[in-house]
Amino acid sequence: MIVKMLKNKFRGCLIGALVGDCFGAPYEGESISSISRIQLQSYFDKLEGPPFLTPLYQYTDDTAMTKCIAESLIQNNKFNARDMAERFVKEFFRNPNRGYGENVCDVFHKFNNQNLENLWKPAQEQFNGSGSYGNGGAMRIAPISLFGFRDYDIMLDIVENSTKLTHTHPLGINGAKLQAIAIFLAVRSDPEKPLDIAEYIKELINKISIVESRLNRVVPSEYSYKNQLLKIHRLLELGDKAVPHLVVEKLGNSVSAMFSVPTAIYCFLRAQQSIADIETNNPFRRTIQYAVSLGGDTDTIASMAGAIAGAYYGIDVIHKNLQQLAEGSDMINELAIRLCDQVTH
Ligand code: RVK
Ligand code: MG
Ligand code: MG
Repeated sequence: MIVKMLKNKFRGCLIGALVGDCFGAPYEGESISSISRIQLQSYFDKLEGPPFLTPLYQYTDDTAMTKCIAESLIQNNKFNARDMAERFVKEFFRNPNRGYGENVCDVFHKFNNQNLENLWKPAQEQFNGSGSYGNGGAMRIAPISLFGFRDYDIMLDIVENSTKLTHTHPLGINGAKLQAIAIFLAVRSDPEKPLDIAEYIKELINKISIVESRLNRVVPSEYSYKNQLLKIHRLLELGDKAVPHLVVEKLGNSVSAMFSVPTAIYCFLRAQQSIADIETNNPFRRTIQYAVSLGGDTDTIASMAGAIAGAYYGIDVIHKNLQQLAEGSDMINELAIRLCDQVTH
């Protein structure tokens, strides 16, 4: 792939994640029934319309941690657990009010109080030793897919180890892996050709089946990412008949990785075609507007869906206003460029 296209995809991916986070955040925690599709349409129309005076839309923990991962990979040119953990802690204490998950804050406090003595223990102790299955590992994973876009095995290894700094439950780790694989495949797909959705899902299923066959802890069989991907396939076949309530019933919209990562992937795939009640020709906007319309963990689902869509289409698909109105877009753009320079030189 030519470097110019790759750079556009790297920028699209990280800016896509940022934009999803910033514009999903105002709706975080709203139930699907309370979100008006008409209001959401005018919210995005206004954002993309003539400039108006408004403060920047703030990013949340999703972007704060994504930034730490990108900076750590750029600085070390490899995964460095201590450096990454230090960056998470520093970032958290610099601004703890970015809407971090309720329990992950305990990990940061322990890191801080114990001077990062044992890098893996605080996360292992979460939830009485079962570890977190929240989507906090998956939400921040985009820079790792980019850093490892040439080497799948190294990429997955870094995903596992970086996730374990805060999330050790197998569903938390495998959710991060699924999101990383979804981005990995999107970066490597040609945006000039229509996406072969069946092939994309087949590839995701193949890859996650291998990951899930290596589970070293028993989890109930209904908690399988492979099952969730099969549901995505069936929902896509229904087109607009898969109304948002049905999508949330089948795939979820919560802070757990199992019930948010597949939802984000569905949003990206569903938005390849037009969607009822969403008036735009722009498939990136359609992706995040649809993600927000599902309610629940809107910042994270829109951010994860935005990262995949941005990695597929590239930066030019993301409306300039959305980029300009998102806090930190210059900084994130710079990180994407540096990551790309690093992996192409
Ligand atoms: C607020 C029981 C568990 C669990 C387990 C539940 C931000 C808990 C971001 C916990 C993201 C929540 C999100 C989040 C990221 C996880 N047993 N319940 N084993 N594991 N939970 O605290 O980084 O929005 O209810 O580890 O994954 O925008 O409070 O944080 O949406 O999942 O939070 O898990 O959160 P945490 P996180
Ligand atoms: Mg957040
Ligand atoms: Mg969230």
